[in-house]
Amino acid sequence: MSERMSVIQGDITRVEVDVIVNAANSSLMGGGGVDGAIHRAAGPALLAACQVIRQHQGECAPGHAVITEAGNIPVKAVIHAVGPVWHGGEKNEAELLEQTYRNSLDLAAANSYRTIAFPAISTGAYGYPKELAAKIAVDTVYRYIGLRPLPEQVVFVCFDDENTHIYEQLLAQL
Ligand code: AR6
Repeated sequence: MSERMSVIQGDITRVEVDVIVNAANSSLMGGGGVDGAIHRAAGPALLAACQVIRQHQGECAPGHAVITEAGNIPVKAVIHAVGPVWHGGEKNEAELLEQTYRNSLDLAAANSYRTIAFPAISTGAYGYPKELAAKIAVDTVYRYIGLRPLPEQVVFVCFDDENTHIYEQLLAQL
């Protein structure tokens, strides 16, 4: 198990890290699931910050991520990452999910953030099979931090028992 990676079960808006990742959609205008929870906890400043990015850059394609302030959430920033919708596995979903994690880690490192928390991107409304998504998340983060000093700590925040169990198993095998 890498000492720089851990899993906890709970609500990502309550985790003490420098930056949390949101499982956003391409509109960046909020939604349900973890996106809804983050926008509720952050308050209207988060949506306003997303709207500014939207006006400048347009939509955020799957695999990509943007960074904003965190409003009322006591972290330094929120990274809005757009994972792929699961279409059965033949639509480049694995590569896109890997890219989603890599681009989020790049944004954290570029801003000198030391600690980052990820939800299980794409495993809710977007339907990505949890086991497959977790393997990509863990492998991608493991390879990334193995080559770089930042981020120092990566926390996988699982909401449901199934994801928590899957992540615990995968981290134990590293
Ligand atoms: N903290 C941590 N994880 C959470 C929380 C929370 N507060 N709430 C839910 N999860 P989803 P997606 C878990 O659907 O599949 C949104 O409407 C949840 O159990 O939030 O990437 C967006 O606007 C699941 O394991 O994101 C997009 O339209 C994981 O977060 C779309 O859903 C991801 O589930 C994105 O779908």
